[in-house]
Amino acid sequence: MAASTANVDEITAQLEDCLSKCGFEVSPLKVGWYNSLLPASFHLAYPDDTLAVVVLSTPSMFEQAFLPFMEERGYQGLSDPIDQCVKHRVSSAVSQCFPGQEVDVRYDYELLPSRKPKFLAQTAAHVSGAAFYYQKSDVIDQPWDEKKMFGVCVHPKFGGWFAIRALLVFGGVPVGSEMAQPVPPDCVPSREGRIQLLEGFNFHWQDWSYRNIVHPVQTYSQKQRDYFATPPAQRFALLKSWG
Ligand code: GSH
Repeated sequence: MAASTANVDEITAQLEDCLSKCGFEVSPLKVGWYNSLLPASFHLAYPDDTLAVVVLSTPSMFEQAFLPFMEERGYQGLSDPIDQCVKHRVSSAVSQCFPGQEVDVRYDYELLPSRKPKFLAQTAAHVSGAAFYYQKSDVIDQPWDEKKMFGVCVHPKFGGWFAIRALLVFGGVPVGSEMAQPVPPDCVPSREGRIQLLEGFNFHWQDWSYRNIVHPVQTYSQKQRDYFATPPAQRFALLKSWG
């Protein structure tokens, strides 16, 4: 029997309850919405009506989850601390909310043996309605000829000040047809705005200006900006200097 959308709401609310206080946001989607936009080699091997949930980190993740995580560990040199923190919070939430249930948790930093990412984060965010994925093909009369332009997601509240961290796939949870596919807010509707966004992201991503393409309700704190602007090998020294 297909689960109703009420179950989707319940699953989403349970996750939100655990994760929102740590600065994460969750959005449900159907695997079929995701697979329909991608070539077969990127498909998730689940039926179309399978429930998945995409997890984003918002600006407050750094202060609400990451700094406490590092403090608990005495700012000791563990490798990939951001990834480890996300994994810790998300996997704890999944086992707390759904004990004994098999959930396929895929992180943005994980690769398959084929070296392909375990999921395409921007596509997942787009089909869930969480953030609009702007690509070269979204610009009419493209000014870039054959040049490769990477696409970028824009969140309606946080602009570019967020990151897509994980996809949870609920293998045993078929979703009823009443779950309607949301359209992500098109926060950069004009051709000029989209050109500015894609050029900012592709040519000057280090100045982070593309993140302010919409007026964000919250951005990364100065500490968080300093942290991400520091090369990973020097980040522990920075954390300790705040200590
Ligand atoms: N793998 C390292 C770690 O786990 O500490 C580096 C993590 C890292 O710097 N990730 C970047 C990030 O979270 C790329 S996803 N940036 C936040 C942003 O760009 O908004």
